[in-house]
Amino acid sequence: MALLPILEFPDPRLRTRAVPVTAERIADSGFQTLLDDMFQTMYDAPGIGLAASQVDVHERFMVIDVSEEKNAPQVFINPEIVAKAGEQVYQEGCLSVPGIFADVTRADAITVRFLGRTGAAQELQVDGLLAVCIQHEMDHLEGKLFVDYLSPLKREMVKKKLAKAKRNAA
Ligand code: K1U
Ligand code: ZN
Repeated sequence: MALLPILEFPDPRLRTRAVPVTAERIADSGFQTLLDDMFQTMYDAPGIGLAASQVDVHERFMVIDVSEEKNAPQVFINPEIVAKAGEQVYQEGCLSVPGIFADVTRADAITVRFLGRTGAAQELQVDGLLAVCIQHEMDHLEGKLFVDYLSPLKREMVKKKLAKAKRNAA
């Protein structure tokens, strides 16, 4: 397994809209290795989710594990939200926007249709943190970041803060 580099805001590649994953791709052993590498990268970060877009793979899938024990890995391929209800506000973070946290309002409960790791069709009704995380990762697949929900002024401040952190790290 391998740790993959994670793209960071404002890298323009994070703005790419991902394309659907084909059945042939799911059957490919390289795709299954990529999923393992994404889980390892997510756990190492540490994070609770990782979209393929964040590792410069512009296909519609993501890995998630919101369990405390980090023993409940979930793969979502070609996810679609088919129902939404209510609202919740959660202070989100993002591995592509390190060190920044902000309140984002999203649906409280969602029904998501997707293919699992082996390509089997599934449908789940979820709420709470898992619902937040799925919506956050699906935004990545559209080229959207949680900082896009902030005002332009706050987004500019985030950009400057990250640029300064990068300069200081160099
Ligand atoms: O997509 C990502 O960048 C991953 C992101 C997912 C996410 C977090 C919070 C709300 C919505 C989506 C993260 O995992 S950021 C790190 C994080 O939240 C976390 C890390 C360790 C333990 C618990 C949470
Ligand atoms: Zn993110």
